[in-house]
Amino acid sequence: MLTRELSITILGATGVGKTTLIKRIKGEDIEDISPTTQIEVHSKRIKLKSQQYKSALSLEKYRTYKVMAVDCPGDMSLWPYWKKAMQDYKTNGIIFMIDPTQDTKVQIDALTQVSNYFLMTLDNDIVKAERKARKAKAIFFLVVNKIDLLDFSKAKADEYLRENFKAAWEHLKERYPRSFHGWEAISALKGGEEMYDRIDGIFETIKRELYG
Ligand SMILES: Nc1nc2c(ncn2[C@@H]2O[C@H](COP(=O)(O)OP(=O)(O)O)[C@@H](O)[C@H]2O)c(=O)[nH]1
Ligand SMILES: [Mg+2]
Repeated sequence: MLTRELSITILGATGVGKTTLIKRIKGEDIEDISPTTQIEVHSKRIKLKSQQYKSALSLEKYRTYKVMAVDCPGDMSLWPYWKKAMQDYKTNGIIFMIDPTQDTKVQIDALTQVSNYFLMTLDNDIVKAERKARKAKAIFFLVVNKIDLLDFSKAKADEYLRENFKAAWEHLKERYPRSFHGWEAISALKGGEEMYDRIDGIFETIKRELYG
């Protein structure tokens, strides 16, 4: 098969930049984006940067990756949609987006809910679900967005994560020990080539987790 799918669900509080990231991936105008009020599914065929370097004899060089991105509303009253999104679209990975300039507590709660909702998709019985969680091979990506507001410093984003999200993140890792846990710092809005490379890197990682 020359086309492979990489599907992701993008979650996070309102205004963190989920829709902006999707528009960026799709190469669409990111000037005025209105708030997302329902689950939206976007799809785009992309080539990963690493494919350029493959030998002409390699099938990988000619593949297309079809990114399917599920965009969810961030408003707290609409968080139950997240569970629905995870249930309806069994995507390959969950990208949880964080805005370091917004209220932190709400965002920590949101991440905790992501963990809880995902658990509920595994089994209706909570004990069984916890057991399944220990074996689940999911992909959880924390993405700190708006690092243009942190002087484009990945170190600052790292510090911010450690100070605020450590407990929630550790809890997620303990609950889903066989899953992949990664993080990246980006600016969906600003920054040139390097930001594209980082976004590309997120998909590259997901691809590697899925297809080796
Ligand atoms: N400074 C800065 N602003 C951003 C960035 N990404 C998104 N925004 C702004 O944050 C606001 C909310 O973005 P949006 O994509 O609608 O957030 P969503 O609610 O998570 O979908 C918009 O005004 C965006 O222009 C970023 O990387 N840096
Ligand atoms: Mg949105």
